[in-house]
Amino acid sequence: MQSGGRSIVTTVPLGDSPPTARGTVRRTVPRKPFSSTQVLEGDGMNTTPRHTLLQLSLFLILVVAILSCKTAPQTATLDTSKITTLIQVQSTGLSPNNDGFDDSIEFQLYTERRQDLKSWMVAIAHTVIGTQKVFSGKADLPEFLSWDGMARTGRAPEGLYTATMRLDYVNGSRSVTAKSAPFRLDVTPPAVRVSLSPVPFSPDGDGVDDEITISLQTEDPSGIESWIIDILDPMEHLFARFSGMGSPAQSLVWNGRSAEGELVQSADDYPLIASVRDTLGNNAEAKKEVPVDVLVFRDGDRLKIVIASITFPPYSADFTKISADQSEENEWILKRLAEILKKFARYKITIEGHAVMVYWYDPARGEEEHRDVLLPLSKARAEAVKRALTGLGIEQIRMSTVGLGGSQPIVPFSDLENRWKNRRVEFILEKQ
Ligand SMILES: [Ca+2]
Ligand SMILES: [Ca+2]
Repeated sequence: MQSGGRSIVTTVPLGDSPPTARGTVRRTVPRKPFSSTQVLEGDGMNTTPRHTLLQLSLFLILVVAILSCKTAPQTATLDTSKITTLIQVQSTGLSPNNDGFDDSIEFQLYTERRQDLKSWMVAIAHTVIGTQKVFSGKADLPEFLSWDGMARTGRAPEGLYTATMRLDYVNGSRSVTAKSAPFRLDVTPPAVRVSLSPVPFSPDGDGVDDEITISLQTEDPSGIESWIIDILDPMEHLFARFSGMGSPAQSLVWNGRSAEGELVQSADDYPLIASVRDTLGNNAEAKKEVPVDVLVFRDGDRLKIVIASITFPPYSADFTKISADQSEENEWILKRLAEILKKFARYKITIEGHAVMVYWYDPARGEEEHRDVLLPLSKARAEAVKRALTGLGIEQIRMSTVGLGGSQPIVPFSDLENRWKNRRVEFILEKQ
């Protein structure tokens, strides 16, 4: 304690408030309801009654101050309305099906004020059904929280969700809450439907059905991330591919050619697979066959039809020794072929049989194979086709046959993946 001038400066151990500036006796109590400032003034005279009064005052202040230190925490409140809090969802949703894509969802939790935090809680609620999962803890609010889509009784239902964070503070007059943006739980693949028109299509450049329209309809509440349409050749090798991000255009038009410019084979089916993925990694597939008509190519005055899809048993021209499915397929092709040949009634038809050489790597043996096996075999097959067409109403007199064996391959016999295209029947149409 120090005296001098007009004021007395005093320090009183009062909570954690530091002594104030000299010149006045200033008691600042930071907490309500003792936040008033009291100033005591004197004239510096040391008279007894005044001195006693001053001592008494100081004593009272001391008592009040000590009491205030003890009682203040029980009545003081934290103004929680001014605390900024945030729960931020880190993606658009989750698909908890253990496929490695979006199987859980993360939230970032934030509060401006970490001190005085008593407890926290995050409730994840389906917008229709209600709360499915609750996370909670004490003072230590995690920065991130991950939900695997599980509720108490198994996987939570699909649908739209929000997460609500609630924070309770020591001395908080009320709790603080924050709500996330909506997000979706979705484990259902997109609905996919493919339709084709015209069927069959006929890309032979005559202006009739030369292109096919492929319509891909998709639907998914999470939105479509990407799509792929693969068209395979009859041996199931990739022939053509279309793909894109987002929802596909309603339809696309295909001219029947591969990326390398190769045209589809006449009278054959090309498997089509449409794969569609939603934004949460759920995949769906739809399959369809792209049937190709008997194609007729004009070459000057001549017309040419090439068919590699008539099935014969190995080393045989006997149609009857194949499966029921193959027989049915052959029947369709031959019927369609007869229909077309009838349209060109004034043309004579040369039916050429072509075969696949197996010993292509050994010229001497290949030559022997061609002469002794493939020539008679391809001739016999051309004859079998002629008989079938006769049965379907084509006049026998218009048709002649020839066996060409392995003499005119379309692709090298060494191309094992594609050499099947050499096993074919060609129809050369010339005006009579
Ligand atoms: Ca998933
Ligand atoms: Ca979905």
